Amino acid sequence: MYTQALNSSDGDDRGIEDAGRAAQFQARIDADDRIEPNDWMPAAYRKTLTRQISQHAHSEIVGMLPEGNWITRAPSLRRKAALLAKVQDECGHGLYLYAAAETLGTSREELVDGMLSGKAKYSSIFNYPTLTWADIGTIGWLVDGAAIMNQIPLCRCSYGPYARAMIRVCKEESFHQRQGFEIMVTLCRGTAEQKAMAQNALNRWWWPVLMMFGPPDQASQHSDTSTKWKIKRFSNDELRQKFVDATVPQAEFLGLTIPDPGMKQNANGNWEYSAIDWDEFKQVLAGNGPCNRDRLAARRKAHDEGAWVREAAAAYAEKRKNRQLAQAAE
Ligand code: FAQ
Repeated sequence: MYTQALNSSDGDDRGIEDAGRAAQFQARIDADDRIEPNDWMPAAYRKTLTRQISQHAHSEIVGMLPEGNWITRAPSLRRKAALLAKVQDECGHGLYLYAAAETLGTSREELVDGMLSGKAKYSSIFNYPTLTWADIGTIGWLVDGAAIMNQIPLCRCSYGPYARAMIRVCKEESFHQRQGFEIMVTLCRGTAEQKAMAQNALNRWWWPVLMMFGPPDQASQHSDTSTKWKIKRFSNDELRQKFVDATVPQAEFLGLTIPDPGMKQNANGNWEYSAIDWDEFKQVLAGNGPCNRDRLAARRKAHDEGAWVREAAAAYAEKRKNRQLAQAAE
């Protein structure tokens, strides 16, 4: 729907690549100008942003599933209300992000089809199961914590609609992180069994959370161009390190042990972590993680069951348009 408000690329020269325009575009980026939907942009900039923003949107939508599983089993009304609000927020983030991606000229239907057909990626982290209530605390603490670390710099991304969407998303993620940490504090101050449950959840989520930041810098195929275009302000490894350094004292506060016996603090104060199992990451990206098939099946079912809503909305929009046309003609 947002694409309707944009200039059409038919008959204009937005698609034509030339060195002069590319140099002007890069000069705008270097001057920290914001690029807006109707501005000229290189096709590769449009493509990489459509890829990243839509993957981000898919992650928010698929990310509702692991936590959604626990809404009916939340241990109190207060926890249930907070979890409901959080999962609803993730849905809202997905919708702002699809709207931002649409401003680049791809329709929402195409974007969603990319995810449902398995062509487009979503974050690896949402292919892991939520086995206990402590997983809900751990997701808020670590997954939202990692998301904030990655997304705060995106508030300064060169593409205006994405950067603006990120401001609100980050504010909400910050509430999510706190609700997760508060669950962890409660469990860690509870019975020995509750604390063991918290430790077990940390043990299972720690390494997959580190993988959320993407492959190591030398294997990151998009980093160079995304950095040149100020989509990325920090590399995957830089953000991963910032996250580890911020999280170690939080684990200490909780009295939990990070499941990495080889971890040590270096002279600069940074926590050096052991080697990440990148084969596991590749397997998850290839569709072979513990929950990949379930997640896609759940999304496809929801999409099919929602067809009548889309049809009703389209019929209503058509009726409204015809009524407005008739009124204008009177
Ligand atoms: N999972 O060259 P790079 C959240 C892919 S939102 C799956 O380094 P790039 C909120 C990458 O796409 C979480 N795929 O790529 C929440 C590329 O493949 P492609 C999502 C991954 O783009 C909390 C290939 O590997 N956040 O958690 C992953 O420069 C709780 C090579 O990688 C965002 O999307 C991965 N972890 O850097 C919701 C943030 N990592 O596309 C519910 C925005 C890499 O060529 C509950 N995105 N790949 O087929 C970004 O910042 C970047 O896209 C990175 C990857 C940093 C994720």
